[in-house]
Parts: sequence; structure tokens; C-alpha cells
Amino acid sequence: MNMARSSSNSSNIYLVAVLLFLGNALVGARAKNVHYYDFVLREINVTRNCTSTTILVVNDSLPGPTIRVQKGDLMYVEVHNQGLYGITLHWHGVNQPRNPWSDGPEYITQCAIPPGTNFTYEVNLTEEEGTIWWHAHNEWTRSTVHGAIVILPSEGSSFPFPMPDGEHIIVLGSWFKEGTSLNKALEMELSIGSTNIPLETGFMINGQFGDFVPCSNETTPHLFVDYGKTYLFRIVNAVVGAEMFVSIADHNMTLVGMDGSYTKSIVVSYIMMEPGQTMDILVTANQSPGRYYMAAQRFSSEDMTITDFSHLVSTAIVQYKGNYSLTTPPSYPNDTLPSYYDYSAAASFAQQLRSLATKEYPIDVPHDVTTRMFITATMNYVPCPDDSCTADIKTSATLNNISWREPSVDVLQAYYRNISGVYTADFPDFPPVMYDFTEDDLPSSLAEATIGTAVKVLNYNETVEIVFQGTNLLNASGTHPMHMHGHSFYVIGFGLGNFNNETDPQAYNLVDPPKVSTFGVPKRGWLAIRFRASNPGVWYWHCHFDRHMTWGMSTAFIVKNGDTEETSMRPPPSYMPPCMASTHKFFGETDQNLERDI
Ligand SMILES: [Cu+2]
Repeated sequence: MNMARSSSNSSNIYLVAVLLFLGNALVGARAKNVHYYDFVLREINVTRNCTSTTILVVNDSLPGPTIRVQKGDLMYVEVHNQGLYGITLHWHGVNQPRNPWSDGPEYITQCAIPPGTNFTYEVNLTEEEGTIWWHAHNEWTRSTVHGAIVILPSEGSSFPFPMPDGEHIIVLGSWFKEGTSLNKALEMELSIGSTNIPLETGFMINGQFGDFVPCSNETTPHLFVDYGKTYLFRIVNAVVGAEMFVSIADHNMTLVGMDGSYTKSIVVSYIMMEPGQTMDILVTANQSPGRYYMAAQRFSSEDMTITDFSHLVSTAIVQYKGNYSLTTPPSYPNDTLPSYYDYSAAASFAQQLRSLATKEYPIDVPHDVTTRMFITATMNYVPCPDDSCTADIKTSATLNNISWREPSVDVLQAYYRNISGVYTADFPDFPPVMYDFTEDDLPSSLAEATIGTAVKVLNYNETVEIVFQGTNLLNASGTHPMHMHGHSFYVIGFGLGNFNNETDPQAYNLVDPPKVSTFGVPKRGWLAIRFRASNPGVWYWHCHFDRHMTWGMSTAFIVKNGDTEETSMRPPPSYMPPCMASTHKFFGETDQNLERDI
């Protein structure tokens, strides 16, 4: 991969590491490895599916460079924005202890890095081990600005499974015909209240469509394997707006990790990944030497009448090395790749997920809950504020009936510097109205949302249980992959229908629930999670379908400081990008007057 500079092995750097971390109780006597990376963002011309367009990428590659580090390492990533618009980067699945300043979501922890300037992220890895990823976190820039992060076991320890013979990194991505005009097209549709916002025109594996798309078979990714060997496939779902099924012809997949934590092994013939999730999968090359398709296609949890999504199947070829006849086409996973609307296939996969939860890899599920929240995740509408819209209402999406409005100054800065009028600290613990959430044909009056920048404030170390309730408002139910920044969480239960607070908790898994940073609220169902608010700072949480996030299905936690320095947020770095209008906006500077509004 194209990494401009990495000096992790230099002895000077080691010395710096020793000096930096001497006396840091968290790492004990062992110094951290420190890595430095340069990420140069610029627009390049690419051709896919017989057409050329311009896209913004890191270090001239799609997907961007893979970062390869060990558990507990520290890395500095200097971002050089040589593109036309402001950008931010996020380290997805990294808890960023005490350091929200490097977390990245625009208007939550920073403002955009202006074109022509640099900004350095400091990323401290602590608990994470396995595969996670990085991506842009302003508007939909992440569609082409993303890459994998491989976190190997720390020195002296190893995987909780036999050492694989090799590794392949698989990044699933989206293709938009708009290229670098994607955000502009998005803003135009949002400004007029249109639901017709951009849709992926295809999905890709490692930046390529594969054999079933015109002009693509020359560049189909090949994943070479030796007969009899076992490979660790590190799979990232970097797709912008879709859940994905992945299967390999004639080969089982053994899931061993997810979102930077190990899982109990499960042997499956396909996986289903929410956008934002990462999975570590062992694949043994135990079939007749030949070529086998790995195929990825969309799973749609929306109504089956919604068909206007890309049905393209993206492929890579798992190819055995050696001398054998290549005359037959690769085998295709006809029997194992579920179809677009196979809800039960998606659900049965998710139901098998468990944390490894051994003595060596313990889990820490909170048992005594101090903060309980019940949060509806729904599609809504808001009245059109003026005559800019094409209808009387605008589509929106909400948590507890509030559609997130981006402030003009990031919440973190407002919190740290006591700037009033940027956000309100009153995100509610319950929806304003209780109703039969998952019924058909609910009254549309229930779907009228409010708009605000309301955050939830938590005391340090509170133990939080959140039940997310999906609804069928506007007959627009579907999965919502909820992603939390700053903390991983335990998935203690999920199910269909309305959450029952007497019977459903009896079936909670408090023994080995999966520890993740993104998990789907089932269509017309509920998701229960727990975590300890042990990371002081400001942390975004949102649906990882970018169209829902853009429509407002998001909010933020403020986790207050504890009593000591070690339990308090770090001060900001000496430079943060300035919050100024028009670093990236093309249309509708709607939040210019926000401070006066509140
Ligand atoms: Cu959603």
C-alpha cells in the first residue's frame, strides 16, 4: 500500500516513545511503539464501469492506505488537505481515551481541515485488537476516503486462534456516479427537502467492481492462496448506505473477531455486515485447486417495494496457486449468498455473535445500571421552514423525535470553552410519546419531528443501558446500524416488535455479549446495549447509513470528567482547525444564524 512515510521501527522514535510514556501507569514498564503517517488528500481521475470521474482519495489510492500496528501503539497521522473542500478524519472503533480532540466528526469534535492546510491526529490504541478502520467524517466524503487499520497482538502475545498462514484485507466500498460532486449533489437535494438524495450506483471490493460489471474484469481483485493453508480475511464494510452479504463459493468462513474485539468462533457460509462493521474471518483453502468467487451484494431491510438500489454484485477471485487448468470460470456462491431481501438470513447471522469472553480476553458488562435510556430511531418529517422546498415537508430522521442540527461550532469546543447557544444539554431519556411503535399505518402526525442540537450529559463512570426501538412510522421501517464514538458497547439483546421492559430483559445475554462499536437496530424491532461511560469527552453516536445521519438520526454524549487528571479529558492540542463558514458548504448555509436562534 501507498504509505508516504512510516518510521515506526526507528530507534530514535523508540527513544521518543520511552521518554513520552515513562511513568505512564497505563502501559506499565513497556514503551509503546510510535508510528507516524502522512495522509495526502487529493483528487484523482479514475475509470470504473466504463466511465471516468474525479474522486478524493488518500495517497492516490482507493481504498486508502492500510495502517498496520500493534495493540497499545500510538500513532500520529498528519493530514495534508490538498483537495478543494474541508475534510475531517475519524478512527472508527478506536476509543480515543480522554482525547476526543482527535476523534474527527465534523461539528462534534472539530471543524473541517481547510483546503491547503494540515492537521495531525493523535490516535492512542489501548483495548482494540483485530481489524478496525479509518474514514472521513464530514458529509459523505468517506465514500472514497477510507482504509483499514490492522491491530496485531502486542509483543509477546498472539492470536486466540492458530496463527494464520497469511492474510487478505478486503474493503467493501460504494461507488457514486457524482464523484467529487457527491456532497454538492447531496446538499442541493437536502436544501429543497427532496428524498431523492444520491444513491450508490454500485459496490466494490478493494476499489473494484469485479467480473460482472462492464469494463471491470481486467481489474478484478485476486486473493491468492496455497492449498491447505488458512488465511485471515480482514473485512471492512466501508459502504456508505447498505448492509452487505458476503460469501465465498464452496468455502466456509470462520468468524473470530469483530469491531476490534475477538469473538467466539462461528462457522458460517456467509456473513452480513452493517455499514461501519469490521470482521475477522478465517478461510482455509481446502477445496480443489481452482478459482472461487468471493461475492458481496446488498441486503435491504427496507420494504420489498423499494427496489431502486444497486443490485450489482461485486466480486473478487480466491485463486489457488499452482499448476492446474484455468479453463473453467470461477465457481460462484449460488447456494450460500443470500438474496437482497433475505431478512431471516441476516437475523440468523447476527444472533450467533458472541464475545470470546475467556480469562485471557475478559469482558466487563455492567450489571448495575445507573442510567437507562429508551430511544426511538425513526424516519420522520419536519415542516418546510420557507419556500425553498419542493413540498410542504422535508424528510428527516430522528432519535427520540429530535432531528440533529449541525451547529456552526463543534460541540466539543463549545463544551470545553463554555460557549453558550451551540447545543442544549437536554436530550431526553424517552421519546415524547409512547405508541405502538412497530404497527402498520401509524398516524403520520406522530412522525412530525423537532429539530435541535440536544446532547445527553453523563457523569464519569455511569453505567448506561440504552434500548433503541425501531419504528414503522411512515411505513418506512428498516435496520439502523447505530455507531458509538469513544466507547465500544455490549449487545445484550435484540428482537422483533416493541421492547417489553419486563420480559425482554430476562433474556439478556450478560455472559458473552458481543463487544462492538456498530450494531443494527432490527427492522421493526429493538436493540439493547450497555456500556460504562469511562471516557470523558464529547462522543457522537449516529446511524451509520449516511442518508439517515444526514437527515438527523444522531446526537452526542458528553461524558463529564472524573475527580482526577487521569479520569479527565485532556486539554486541546495547540492547533485545531478554525470553525469558519464555507470550508465545505456549497448551498444553504442554514446554520449561520444558529447562535442567534437559540
Ligand atoms: Cu438509520
